[in-house]
Amino acid sequence: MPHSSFPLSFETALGIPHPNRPMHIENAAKSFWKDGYHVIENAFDPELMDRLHAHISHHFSENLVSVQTDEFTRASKCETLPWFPQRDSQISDFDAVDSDTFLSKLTSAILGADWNNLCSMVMFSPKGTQGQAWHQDCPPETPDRFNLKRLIYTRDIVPEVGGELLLVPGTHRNQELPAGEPDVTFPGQIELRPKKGTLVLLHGHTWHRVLPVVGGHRVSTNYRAAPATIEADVTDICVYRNMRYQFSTQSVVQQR
Ligand SMILES: O=C(O)CCC(=O)C(=O)O
Ligand SMILES: [Fe+2]
Repeated sequence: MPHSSFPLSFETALGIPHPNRPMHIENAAKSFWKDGYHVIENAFDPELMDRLHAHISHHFSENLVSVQTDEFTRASKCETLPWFPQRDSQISDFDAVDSDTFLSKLTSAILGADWNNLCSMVMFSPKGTQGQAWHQDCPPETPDRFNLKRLIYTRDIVPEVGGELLLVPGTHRNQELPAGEPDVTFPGQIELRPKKGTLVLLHGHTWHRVLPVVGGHRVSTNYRAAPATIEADVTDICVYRNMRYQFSTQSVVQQR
């Protein structure tokens, strides 16, 4: 069932006036730690989303090349193209999300005051690609070693396009994704269809998956973050149901 949450707008980098909402920040952080994710609709201004989406469309119209090996795509069933606009381009519009005070306060409420900002990553999935198989972004053995995904969506995720985000609430609590077939239905899994301007906070140990992209392309942008003590390459090894894969060496480090 698509998730629907209490719409919560907040002050954006565009300067739309808004009262500070410490109660909402506290409740959102509590909900995140209970379920391993939290959704806030209407988190970002539609005009900002349009500007970011135009940059993303322009970039990928000129750069449709996969950086992953075929072995990875075959074994992980993951087909998505990354772009790091804040690192690799001169475009300053992406900084607006980083300078949003509500997002910073919310991140501090979840991670503690000294969290690391790991620079944003756009993920682009062309029509006809498989999405992403069930995975955890990093190994769950050490509960405190995790990444925080702060995902924003510059276009609605709709069934006609595909790319719905599936996740299993509560699985961020030190549970390894069980080995097996990549595409299964888990008891308790939920389906999110984030809209333009929605923020999805997702714990890196929470089991999650992206459904195939069937019509048009799909875009999400992850303003990556992690607790202060955690190394920047925390997501180098990803846990899939059939393997653990290391991105830096482009190799399968464990068959499962
Ligand atoms: O694009 C999404 O909705 C989630 C992608 C994902 O699995 C991730 O960022 O780790
Ligand atoms: Fe992921």
